[in-house]
Amino acid sequence: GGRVPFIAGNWKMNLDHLQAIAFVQKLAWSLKDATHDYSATEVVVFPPFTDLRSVQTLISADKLELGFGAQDVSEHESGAYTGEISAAFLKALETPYVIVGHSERRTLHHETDEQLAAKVAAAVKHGIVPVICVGETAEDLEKHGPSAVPVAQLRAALAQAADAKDIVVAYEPVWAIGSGQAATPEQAEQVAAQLRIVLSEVLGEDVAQATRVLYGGSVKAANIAGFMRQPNVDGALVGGASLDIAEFSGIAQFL
Ligand code: G2H
Repeated sequence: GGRVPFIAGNWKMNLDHLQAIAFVQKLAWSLKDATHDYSATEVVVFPPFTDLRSVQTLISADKLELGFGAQDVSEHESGAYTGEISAAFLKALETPYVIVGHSERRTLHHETDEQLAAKVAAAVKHGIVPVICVGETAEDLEKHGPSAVPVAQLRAALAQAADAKDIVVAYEPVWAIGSGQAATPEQAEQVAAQLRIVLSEVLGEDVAQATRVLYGGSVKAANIAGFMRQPNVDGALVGGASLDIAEFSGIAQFL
């Protein structure tokens, strides 16, 4: 209770910086036109790195009721890391949030739990809120049951950040991502409750109670309400459906 709902749109590798400006403008209009009261909901977009400057400028110049974040960050402070983007660079763009540990990074880019822990630490050090993604594969689910793998991933992610006060956690079962087959609200709640226990053990009860735990994986306007009714689910990380303005603003209304 008392946590501000968090609706996040992970654009993945879609929309260049010109498309991003048009999209964010239209999204802001769509949210403004809606009858839903957004004053108590955070709606945050996660564009590619090359869009961040345009999106940041547009949101601040037009005072849009939208947040933004990056999709990844380097675990290193600076130096000879060709192609990487540091937490300091994101901070210089006043980036409030960064996704870390998305399953596509873990699978396609072989990111380890150790790298994730270093990324979380880098974000926290620079005052950027990490959106820490955890989730099990279908094989993990079969072998270890519903929450063992996400719980272990969250513990590992927090290994260098025991002093973190402001984080977001996203539970994204890999079998539900981009598959059209979302978890049930009950499945999401069961894991979210276990993740909150980990937060309490590692970061303390106050931080655990204040932390938004999101569900992600094939969220749509048609299935968001069931997730939002769960006591431990505080929002959604949306991929495919975040690229459709009507669909995404429908999700942000979640009623
Ligand atoms: C999971 C999710 C957003 P989708 O990757 O992070 O994507 O909503 O397309 O399943």
